[in-house]
Amino acid sequence: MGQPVERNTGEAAQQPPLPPGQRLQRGWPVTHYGPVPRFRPERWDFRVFGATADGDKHCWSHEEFTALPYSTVVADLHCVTKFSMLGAEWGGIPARTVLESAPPAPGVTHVMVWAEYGFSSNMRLSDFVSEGALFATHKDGELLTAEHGFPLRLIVPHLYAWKGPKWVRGVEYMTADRRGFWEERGYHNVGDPWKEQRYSYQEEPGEGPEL
Ligand SMILES: Nc1nc2c(c(=O)[nH]1)N[C@H]1C(S)=C(S)[C@@H](COP(=O)(O)O)O[C@H]1N2
Ligand SMILES: [Mo]
Repeated sequence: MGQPVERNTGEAAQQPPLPPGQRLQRGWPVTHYGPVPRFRPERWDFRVFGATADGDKHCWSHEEFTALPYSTVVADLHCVTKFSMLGAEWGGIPARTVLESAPPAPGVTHVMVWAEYGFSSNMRLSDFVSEGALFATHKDGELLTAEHGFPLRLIVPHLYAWKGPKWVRGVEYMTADRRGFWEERGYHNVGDPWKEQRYSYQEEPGEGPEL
């Protein structure tokens, strides 16, 4: 006779694991640099530019962009200041859809995601095309609020949250890497929370452009 199978009924066992150094946040704080932009639908557009396959800029109005096929992804949000919010259901337009609608030129290796007021974040093309990357309009079935990025924010579940601009307005295709807003200001160029890539001084050769 073997031992009875032990069941994991403890609360701790049911909680999904957090990346190293993170702690669980109850509620949803607001974290960003600068003011919250006002949404003006008639002035809003979403642009894909830089090294596109056809050499043209691609542009969507708010109506056009939000008419793209909608899907959802459940993802955690890990802020580099060490809080994590788990299990949100984000709804919106997959980054892959944007990529398919406006294909990059063959030499594209990285993207810069641009938001209001010149906020930007760079990532590898492979991060941008990853399964969970989504331009979110909704969280848990409700439209995003202004302070959380309405009308659109990027979610990249496997990277720190600063890699997901709120109030996003476009994507630049790049044939070489370049640092975005926080990546120029001391944060890690790649930003994988599971590897605890918080700061640029931790970068290994090849993980980012010269500082
Ligand atoms: N445009 C913009 N997007 C941003 C930021 C910012 O400063 N500007 N901060 C990022 C950081 S550091 C975090 S932790 C998340 C916070 O999202 P939340 O305020 O919805 O929790 O937004 C990210 N997106
Ligand atoms: Mo953050």
